[in-house]
Amino acid sequence: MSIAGPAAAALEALTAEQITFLKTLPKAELHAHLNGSIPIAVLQELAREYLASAPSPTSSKPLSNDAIQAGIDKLLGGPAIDEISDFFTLFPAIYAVTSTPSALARATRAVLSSFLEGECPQCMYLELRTTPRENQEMTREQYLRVVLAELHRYGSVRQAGLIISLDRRMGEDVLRECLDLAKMLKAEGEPVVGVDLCGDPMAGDMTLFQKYFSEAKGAGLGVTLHIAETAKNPAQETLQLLSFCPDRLGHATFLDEDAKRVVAEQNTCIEICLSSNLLCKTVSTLDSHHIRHYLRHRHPIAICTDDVLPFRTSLIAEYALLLAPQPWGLGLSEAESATPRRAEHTQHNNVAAQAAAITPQIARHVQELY
Ligand code: 6MZ
Repeated sequence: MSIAGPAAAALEALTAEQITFLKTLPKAELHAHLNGSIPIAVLQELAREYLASAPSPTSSKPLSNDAIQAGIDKLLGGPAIDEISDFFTLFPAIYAVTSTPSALARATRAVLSSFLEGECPQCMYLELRTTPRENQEMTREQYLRVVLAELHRYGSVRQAGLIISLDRRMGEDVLRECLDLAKMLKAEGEPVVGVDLCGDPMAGDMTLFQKYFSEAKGAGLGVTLHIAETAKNPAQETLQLLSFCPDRLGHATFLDEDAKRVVAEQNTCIEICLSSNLLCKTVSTLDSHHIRHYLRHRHPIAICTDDVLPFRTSLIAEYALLLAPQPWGLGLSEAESATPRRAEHTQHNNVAAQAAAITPQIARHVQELY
């Protein structure tokens, strides 16, 4: 996809040697939302077909053609997000054009291909996450089976797993259904590696979610939680989410000292999404990004894209934000990029292990480059 955003500037600021290094570095993508990662050309194609199609006798179109056109135009216009709540308004148009099994399959195939295929794949290991949706065309189970069928096409060549996202706006009946599906599909041997908490960071009562995440852990599923993504998330809620003993955390931007202590003690891997945080304006500059804290403390991190579509990025471009000199990137110094502690791991789907396996390599190469 075309890149235009902070990541694009960082890529441009790299030397040819650094770009070669990043291309050949084995990378894992651990935090990518399916519907936020559709290549723009594929989304446009799906939108054109949606606009040209007539409503079927059994189902009406989820959004009017005008609303779709406006939504796609907004996405094409590039990242113009005033605050994080704006970001979530981008999804109704995307959801409408991926609302049939065939459109969802095409979108999934394109996302997997953009991460895993080609001469220079973005990553060697991908955990794609998605929120099961139900509509007139498919049940949540069918939704997940469509996505998994596409994952199977890649399973033997490269590793790809699925994380089932639980949206903060879900009620208990939907949470129950999603969790039962996650457990059932895992028991069937499907590559369902975990469950996630996502969605508008200000929505929902996290007390409701506790039992579902604890049940997920009991069933051997990994748990990753979007946490403290905005300054408005109460400290109490953050501690409550940490009490779920997550394996990984998404963003973890606004942790207070108590929360930082718990995260350090539990050695929980942090999924870092630099462009996402800059463009959603939860972090004002790269220099003030919390990645600095984790690098300083040699804490396990994973560099991730979040949503390449609205954030105009790629996995390589997110790594470029680490290596590029300031002000385009973090311009990591040797001290800051010193080898982090390796997280102990036994399973391939232990996320911290994936992250920790990668960061030392960056550190070594950064030392060679500077
Ligand atoms: C919280 C996010 C997110 O699940 O339909 N999502 N939730 N914070 C973020 N960072 C800015 N980025 C994406 O993918 C889209 C859904 O992922 C969640 C939102 O709930 C969004 O609707 P799926 O494949």
